[in-house]
Amino acid sequence: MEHATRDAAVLLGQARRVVVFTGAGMSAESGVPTFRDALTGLWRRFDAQALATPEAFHDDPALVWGWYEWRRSAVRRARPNAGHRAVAAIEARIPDSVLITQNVDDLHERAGSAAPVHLHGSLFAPRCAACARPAPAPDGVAEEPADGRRVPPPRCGHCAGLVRPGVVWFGEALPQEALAAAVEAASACDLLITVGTSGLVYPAAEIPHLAARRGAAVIQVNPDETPLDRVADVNLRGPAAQALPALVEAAWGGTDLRAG
Ligand code: BJW
Ligand code: ZN
Repeated sequence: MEHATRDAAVLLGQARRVVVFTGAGMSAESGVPTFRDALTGLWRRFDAQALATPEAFHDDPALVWGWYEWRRSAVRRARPNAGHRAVAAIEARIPDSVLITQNVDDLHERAGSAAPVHLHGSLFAPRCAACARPAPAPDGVAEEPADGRRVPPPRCGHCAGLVRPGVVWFGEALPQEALAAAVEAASACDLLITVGTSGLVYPAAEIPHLAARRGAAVIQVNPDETPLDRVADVNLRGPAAQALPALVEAAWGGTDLRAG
């Protein structure tokens, strides 16, 4: 076993209050591209950072809705990976744990995590852009639109405003309750495990720094270097679907999280 995994397992074995903080790399091995790798195929010539804005939706609602429909379809076809299951196993083992995710997919829930704190909203909770009332998520897999991209968004049943994805775009405030829950959990934990995030997008990226400032140990799981390297006590340089099950097994033995 690698030294880093052993060191991390000691921290996890001693921890009483754990925060797991996840980003797009968590779902990469489920076949969901990371935010910065998201634009493949038909979407290659677009810029994710420009599409994930209120301005882009205002200028071309069908383009932005089409992008999210395409991603929602991909997530529906995806399955949780062994990393998601390892996170659920940590929660089952340590009742005082809180899962904070930046991801807009539902793979943590489908792996058995009861109540992830979604800092950036969800692909499955559209709402009216005008009156903010929740709108039904279109069911089924979106038909491939004629030009491969544009899908006009539905209209709100109350005010006929445009329905928008229930996610947090650049320049928008994070959901107050979720941010407050995340800040509280990060302030009170004794261990934070950050998984698969570039640590570039604020205020979410502040969460591991906050935990470290309050005295928590920090473990990072990421195949690449990130700005969070310097707050991490242990860096597990590997993909989440391998490093997390290995960590859980090293801490407590037993469970085979790889199958399923
Ligand atoms: C693996 C792996 C494997 C790969 N295993 N790992 C302070 C400083 C500078 C700027 C700002 C600041 N404060 C605010 C800002 C502005 C802005 C911001 O942060 N900009 C930066 C880009 C500079 N922030 C905002 O605008 C936020 N709002 C705000 O501040 O509002 C202020 C306000 C207050 C009051 C009223 C009004 C306004 C909002 C940010 C919202 C972010 N939303 C998005 C889109 C969501 C919907 C969608 O998905 O389309 O959230 S952006 C995108 O980034 C998405 C992600 O959740 C988020 C984080 O990305 P993540 O998860 O880290 O993914 P990647 O792709 O970046 O990285 C993947 C990582 O995985 C990599 O490290 C890989 O190595 C790794 N990996 N395979 C493990 N197998
Ligand atoms: Zn409305």
